[in-house]
Amino acid sequence: MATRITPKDLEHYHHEGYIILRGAFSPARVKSLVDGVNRIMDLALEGKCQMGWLDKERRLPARIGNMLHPDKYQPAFAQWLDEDLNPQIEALIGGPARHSLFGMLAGGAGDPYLQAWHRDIGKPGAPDEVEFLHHHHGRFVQFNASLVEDDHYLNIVPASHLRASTAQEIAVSGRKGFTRTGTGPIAADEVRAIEAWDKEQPMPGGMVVRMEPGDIAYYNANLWHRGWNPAGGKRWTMHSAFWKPQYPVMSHEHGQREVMLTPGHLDRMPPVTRAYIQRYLDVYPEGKPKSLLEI
Ligand SMILES: O=C(O)CCC(=O)C(=O)O
Repeated sequence: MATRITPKDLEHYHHEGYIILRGAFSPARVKSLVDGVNRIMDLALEGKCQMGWLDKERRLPARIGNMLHPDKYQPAFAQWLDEDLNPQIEALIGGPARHSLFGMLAGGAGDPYLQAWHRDIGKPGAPDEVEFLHHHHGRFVQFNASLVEDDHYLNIVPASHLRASTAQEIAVSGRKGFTRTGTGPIAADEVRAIEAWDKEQPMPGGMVVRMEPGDIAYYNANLWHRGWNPAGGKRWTMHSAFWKPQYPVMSHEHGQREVMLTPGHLDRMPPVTRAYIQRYLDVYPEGKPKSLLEI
């Protein structure tokens, strides 16, 4: 059985804005997820689904989104959500949750990935920043869970999720990021310049999240954070987000209704995953979706 969230974990999560559970999933579970990703690559190579590649010949995928959609769906993903993730997610957001995003961050082939430091929904420097951060805390949760060794690509500033941004944080975050998509020339000079900048003026309090297969980091995506893989090391990190069910589907997660309602798709899901998707469908807006900043 997967690791359960303890009251101490919960306290840490609320206070620090993140919690890392080590060895949370069995080797068999991790293998089933890796097999699932490999199956998606097989399907893509057979022309049965679309995905991006960092290097197709070497089977190095680019970031994969929408892994619960019919073309990429693998029973292993849903079994993981049903059996292992659900109790953890429910503990962290205090009750049932709904689907938002479900995918995998990927790196490899020496392709640099250097995100700028950011808060996902924050308004750094705004007069109502603190109020805004408190308004969102506990409504949603995000995770990174490694499937391959030596995952050290997520950087965070612990305990930055509920306080005003400092002038230094705002200055550091203003630096340009750089993410490769697997196409186009590698801007080596640009990468070197960004790395040099980063070493000269690091983010105060920045921490590298180190994980091995079976580990998971849950975090409030309003923590200052970034993905940082300048050398383009191999990375397969499951990356998903969930919301409390009463929050209507927003613009960044919109557009999944029709595909989720593909005949037979919901019927093949185990009950908990199906309920996560159903709760997403239940709060799907008929008109224009609101943005994260509007809810
Ligand atoms: O690469 C990561 O781990 C962070 C990803 C992230 O912050 C994002 O997609 O917004």
